[in-house]
Amino acid sequence: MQLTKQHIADANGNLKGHQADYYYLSQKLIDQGVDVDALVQKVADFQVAIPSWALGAGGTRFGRFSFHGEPGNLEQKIGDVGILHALTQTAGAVSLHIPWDTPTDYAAVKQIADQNGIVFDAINSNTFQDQPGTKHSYKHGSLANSDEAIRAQAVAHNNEVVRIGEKLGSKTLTIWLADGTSFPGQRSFQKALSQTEKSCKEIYGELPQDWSLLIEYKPYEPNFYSTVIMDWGTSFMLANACGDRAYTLVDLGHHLPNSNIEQVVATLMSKGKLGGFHFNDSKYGDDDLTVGSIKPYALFLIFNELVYGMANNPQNPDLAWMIDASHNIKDPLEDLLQSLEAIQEAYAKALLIDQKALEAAQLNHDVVKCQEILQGAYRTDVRPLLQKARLNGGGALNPIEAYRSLKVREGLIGERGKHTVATGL
Ligand code: PSV
Ligand code: MN
Ligand code: MN
Repeated sequence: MQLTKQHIADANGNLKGHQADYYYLSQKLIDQGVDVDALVQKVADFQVAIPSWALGAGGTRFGRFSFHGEPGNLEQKIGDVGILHALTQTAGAVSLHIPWDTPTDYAAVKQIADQNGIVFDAINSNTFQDQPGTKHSYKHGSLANSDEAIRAQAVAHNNEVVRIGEKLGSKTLTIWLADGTSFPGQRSFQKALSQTEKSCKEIYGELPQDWSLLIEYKPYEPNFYSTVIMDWGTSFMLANACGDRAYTLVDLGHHLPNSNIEQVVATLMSKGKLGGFHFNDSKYGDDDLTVGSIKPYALFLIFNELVYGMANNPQNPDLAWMIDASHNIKDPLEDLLQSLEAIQEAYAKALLIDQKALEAAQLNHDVVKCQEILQGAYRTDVRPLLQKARLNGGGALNPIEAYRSLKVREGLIGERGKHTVATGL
């Protein structure tokens, strides 16, 4: 099912209400000295990769309730990302997970991606599951394993993922390791870390010159006592040990409760080492909930640091933006539409922060004014700006309403059938 601009224009219907809202807001912002056209363009330029594994209903370890019409192969997954992109104009990339998404026909996969305006962003390896046909098990670790042959197999898998990514035009490898321990004393922390460093360096050494490596961290799960790459500091250390094109990746769900993620972002960007981002939201742990559904103000504060870093840290590379979510009870595509909107909303609000006024207030130690500036931006309803950015690109005024009125899920069920299972978490 491919959505055309005409489908979407029909679903949009009358734009008068939007035009009035946009006019009112833009006049207010212009009076405050905001370059509204530039801001709308920045929002329109912000592209977020959709993870291939988030297009089906992943469920939880207690059960999985299908959403029907889920994509059964890579081509269909890219088709789903195309639907999201057509509606939002902000999901122009996909992030694949190998071996779940290993293409069988590269030309066909690339053609579908082209037709949908989708590029291949960071590609992910998987050494947290044993795959059919592999000699060794990752039960006791992969890149950190004490057994050299197992580490070599995990390194070879990462090299293979890069070769697959090269054929698709990807330029980034993301490593997330499940390696760790569930019980005290199970493994030497120091040996596990140094073996991980050695493995990462081997992978980095095989990367093509125009590729970068992103190293994700996570404090626990699936191991519950320790994780080898437990926090941003460990990831940062490993990235430094690898070299200039290795960076830390921040996944919002991979922090202990109440961590100050915006400070982590600021610290990494100041050192030029923040390479990628996984958006989601959480109440307790790595819940992988809809972006902005639990802590939208925290997301805004994180975007404040991202916007500051993008403007002031030329030493930091362009970031690989991605959603990393899982769906239990919502239609995955509707959930992703909500996440995309939440990301753009937080970004647009952060762009509204008057950085000069904030700096002046900071230098004056005017704590109240600092808070007023941040919260003034946060409390602005920026949705007409997001609508404008979407409409300029031929997207939907309201993506979820359009998705429903165009009966997209019903169309997908018609094409793919009811009893479908997508691969992924
Ligand atoms: C692990 O929790 C994680 O967030 C990593 O980003 C993985 O790449 C992703 O899930 C799916 O495997
Ligand atoms: Mn992640
Ligand atoms: Mn995660």
